[in-house]
Amino acid sequence: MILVTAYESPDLDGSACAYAYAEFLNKTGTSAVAAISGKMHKEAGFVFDKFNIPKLPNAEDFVANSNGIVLVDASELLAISNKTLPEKVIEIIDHRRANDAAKFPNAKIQIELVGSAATLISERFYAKGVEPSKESAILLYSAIVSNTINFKNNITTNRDRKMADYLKSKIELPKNYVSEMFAFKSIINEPLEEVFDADLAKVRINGKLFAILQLEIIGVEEFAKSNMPVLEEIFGRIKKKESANYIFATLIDIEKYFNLFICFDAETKNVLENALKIKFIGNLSKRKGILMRKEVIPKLKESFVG
Ligand SMILES: [Mn+2]
Repeated sequence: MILVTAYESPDLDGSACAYAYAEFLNKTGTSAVAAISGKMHKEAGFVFDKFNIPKLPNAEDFVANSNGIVLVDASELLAISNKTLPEKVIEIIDHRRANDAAKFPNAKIQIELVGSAATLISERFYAKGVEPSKESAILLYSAIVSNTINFKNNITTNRDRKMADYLKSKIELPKNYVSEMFAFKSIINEPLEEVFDADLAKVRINGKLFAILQLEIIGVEEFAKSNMPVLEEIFGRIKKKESANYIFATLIDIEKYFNLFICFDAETKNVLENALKIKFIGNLSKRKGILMRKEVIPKLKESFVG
């Protein structure tokens, strides 16, 4: 039995890829199970719930008995569960430029810089003429839309558009489905620290640990305006807990297409201003157009000398 899993506490892309790739393997003669570590992101939960798709079980229940692990939408050591031993990973399908592919000695690796890992999984079905279930088609389609911010960000490619069209032809979605999905993930009822904790990216560059928080929501400026004091406290706590050297948040407005970077210390601001060619005014820096976190990280790696 092969375990297909994503990074810890996966987003919609990771969850969709795990679900659909396990299905692809089963349909092509390899026994596989999809499971996740941590808690699925809110947006993923929305899609699973809306279409009554059974939730993915806990990966830890399968790690010991699996004959191999496939990582989808994941290729960074710091992002995967510590139960996922790199030697056990037999395949990686991912789409991030900054990755640890070299640290998985037994893995067959496909890393291609498309907008969504779901595109790479969809292409497997498409190329082999394997019919995805309705559930897989919905999940993969939704993941492509989400990861590309409805085809508006710079990481979107024609391959993403082509696979989205292929999947869309197989399913019927409610009217305004995408707006509903984006609106749902923009309503934050949970304590903010939990939200950021669940989607924290940790990256080590020249020996220094960066903690990068991210939100993709409608109404970023309103959010920032009403939460700055709380955010400063949360940043302090997360920085301490993770022993991070640098911490900042990148907030993407998925309706107005800009980033708002939030940062409270002069050192991190300085690093960001150099790496991203931005300017902070107080603790905020607004940048037109969308810069995804997976685009920010390589820019930091290029410019940060420690
Ligand atoms: Mn992804």
